[in-house]
Amino acid sequence: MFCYQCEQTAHSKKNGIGCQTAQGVCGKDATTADLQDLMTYSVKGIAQYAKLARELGHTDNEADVFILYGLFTTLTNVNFNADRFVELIAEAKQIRDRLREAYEHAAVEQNVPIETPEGPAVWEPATVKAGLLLQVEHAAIDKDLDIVGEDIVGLRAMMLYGLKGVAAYCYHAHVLGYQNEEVFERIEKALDLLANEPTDAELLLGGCLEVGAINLKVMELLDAANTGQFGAQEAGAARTTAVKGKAILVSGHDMQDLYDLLEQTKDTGINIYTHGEMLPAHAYPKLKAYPHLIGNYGTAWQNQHMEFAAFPGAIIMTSNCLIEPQDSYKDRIFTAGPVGWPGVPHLEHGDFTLAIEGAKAAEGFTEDEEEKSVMVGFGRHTVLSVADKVVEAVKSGDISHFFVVGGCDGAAPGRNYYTELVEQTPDDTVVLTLGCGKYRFNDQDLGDIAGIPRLLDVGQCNDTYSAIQIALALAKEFDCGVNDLPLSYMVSWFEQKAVAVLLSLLSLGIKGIHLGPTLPGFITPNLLNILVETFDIKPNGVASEDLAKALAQQ
Ligand code: FS2
Ligand code: SF4
Repeated sequence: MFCYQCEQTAHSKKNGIGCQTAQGVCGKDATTADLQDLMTYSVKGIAQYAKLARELGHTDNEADVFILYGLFTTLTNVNFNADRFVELIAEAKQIRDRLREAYEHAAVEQNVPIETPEGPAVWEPATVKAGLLLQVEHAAIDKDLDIVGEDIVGLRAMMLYGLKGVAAYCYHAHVLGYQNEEVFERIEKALDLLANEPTDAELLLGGCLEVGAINLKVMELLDAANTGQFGAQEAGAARTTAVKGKAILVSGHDMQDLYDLLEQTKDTGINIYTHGEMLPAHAYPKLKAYPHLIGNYGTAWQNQHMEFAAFPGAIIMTSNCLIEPQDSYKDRIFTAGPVGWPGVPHLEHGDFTLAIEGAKAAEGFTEDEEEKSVMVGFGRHTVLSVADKVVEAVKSGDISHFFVVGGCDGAAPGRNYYTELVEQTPDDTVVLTLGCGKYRFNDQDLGDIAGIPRLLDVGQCNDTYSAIQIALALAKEFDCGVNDLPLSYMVSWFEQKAVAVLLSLLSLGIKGIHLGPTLPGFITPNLLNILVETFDIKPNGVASEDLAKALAQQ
């Protein structure tokens, strides 16, 4: 195996950067890692024929959606089930071959020469796991490292990982009933480019920015999906302590799963708690209308061993981040959608019966805890509804600077950076936050400025579109460029959705982004030089010093 797609990738003197032994730091074993590479390779093959077929007017929605789902399963902390990948690779071959037939048929009908793409488009996967594992040399991300060098491998990786993030966001929009043909076309074109294993750095850099631009469209689609289905976020308090009674905990990012669960439990007396990235559910009118959406339990994903063990009910993982279930709760955790762990029951087709039975069998909370809460719901609608107040506060000098402190959380000790940073922000500054990284500081009371809270929770990492819209609206109000605003981006990355978000910010021309807690392993020293020279990317330093520099730049 070779994998360096996430922030916690292994670093060793002998092997350099990347998880390369029997098991990755995340718990993914070498077999699953290799099958995930073959899965990604298979998806590229589908994209090659989807692109050709689309050019002749033939589209295949099942194939478009499979590309999203297939890539989503390979994100960090999503699916650890090797057998599932054997099934998915076989399914991918069928879909690809169907598209090839459709393409060749259309070409004959339209009297155009038939093209025969190479690589993943013509790969014949073995039908059993042992055979597939012998084929992994086709698909490893570092397979031609000795020939093309680490910079080209790193650029391909950045583009691919960004596309994985795009696929996850796009799949979330799809399950809510929102999709877009132009997005499918651009994703397939980008995958086709990667399938051809380019060696031109300029081309790959352009490809990375295109992935960022696609992601902007996708996040817009997801924002429309979330607000279209559940209403615009509203500011309010989300309870963070337990209430007596039977309970189900929902983690991940999938709001449709949460909605379906709320419907299926509304007459059962079971309380539903959110965990991790599901916290913003408490801001959506259609979700918070269910009185048994009782509160949020716990914090970010890396604390799940302790928090899930202590939770006296059923647990549902709807997307990343899953880590190895412990014996203390293995009999009451369930996966859904793209998520999987060997031996953990998978809930199919939005049917949560098994989890409901699990919650009934578990003890539940035996008493009410003292009520505590955090504020949620500062998406773009909420913030922009008081845009005039915000602008006035900036003009009067009451607000001197904005910080977007957003992204993923993780277990690295360096992540205290974000707690220290937010704690030290001056009283005349406002912090917008999003993603699971917020748990480092979202319980702090930073007070308010002229009635505007100093800490504004915009939502999930999936809601980055909202934060970007707030920045663009402020730039419009002040008649300046987005880089001229008194605004600093402090981005914490962990997995591939954060790569997609970073590429989106770069594609918008946003400069001076602070990136941490450590740089991605695929950003080689030469790539870092390019990113620093072109985009003034700033690797994290010491929180107080970075804060002072950011404030000095306003
Ligand atoms: Fe957090 Fe994990 Fe949100 Fe990432 S729950 S690191 O996948 O997507 O952020
Ligand atoms: Fe290592 Fe991260 Fe890949 Fe897991 S996802 S194998 S931790 S780089």
